[in-house]
Amino acid sequence: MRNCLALAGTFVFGLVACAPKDKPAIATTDSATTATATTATPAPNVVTVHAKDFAFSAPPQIPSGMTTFKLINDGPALHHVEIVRLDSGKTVADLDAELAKPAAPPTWAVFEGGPNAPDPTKGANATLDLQPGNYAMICLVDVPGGVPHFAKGMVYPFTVTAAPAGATAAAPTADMTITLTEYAFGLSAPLTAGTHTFAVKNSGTQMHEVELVRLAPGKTLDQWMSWINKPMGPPPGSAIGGISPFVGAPNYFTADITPGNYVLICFVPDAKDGKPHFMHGMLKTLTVM
Ligand SMILES: [Cu+2]
Repeated sequence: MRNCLALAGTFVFGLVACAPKDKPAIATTDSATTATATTATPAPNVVTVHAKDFAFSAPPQIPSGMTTFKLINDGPALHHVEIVRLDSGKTVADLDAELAKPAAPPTWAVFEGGPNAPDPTKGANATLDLQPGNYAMICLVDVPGGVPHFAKGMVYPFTVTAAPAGATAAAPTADMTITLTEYAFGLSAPLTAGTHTFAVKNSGTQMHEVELVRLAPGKTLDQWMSWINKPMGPPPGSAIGGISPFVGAPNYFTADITPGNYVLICFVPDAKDGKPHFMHGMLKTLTVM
């Protein structure tokens, strides 16, 4: 589903940030928080990201710590957010140059995850721990048309600044764990209907992702994959979200699961042969009663 092509350019947009109801808002700059002196652990900072064809709108500065990215896909294509940490003083220009090469990313570009793709007009979320530094959010999705969206401008630089002391939020409490390995998804319990918070852990040696797809009744994954490449007629499935490709620390996401047939899928190209991991068996079908 992915390959690497020359980059078209980099665009910068304004900021949108919000916080959940009843939780103290944390500013996207280094101003003090509104939290009062209590012993309660603060909730993760919430950062809203809008994606459209082909640009991100997000805050240029985010405080460090546990952060929930809420992606709104304004469409019309599928989009996700891949959070890339740029180490060793590297910049988005350096990342652009590397993304144009058909090779694995360099070690200074650390893929940390982020919300995977929801359907157009829908949302997805991911919570991860951000260290101070330089970052980019990029979109690796290449449907329809086969050109990855980062090559069409979906590269957005942002900075993570050190959060004020005492502002550290704990990781979300997950009721399920999804473990990623070569080449499988392990679930800590059978998937059931309801709202779940998933901890997603990569125990493999390669980068992996989880994209959660809900199939329409009687439809197959093949039909959905054909449709996202060439959308015609009613969709044979819905992209729910999940976690974009990552290595290292876990990501968390929350999703509402309704009865039906689901597929967990990893599109990451294999380090050895370049084939997407689902072709190595990294897909799992589930029926939720
Ligand atoms: Cu994988």
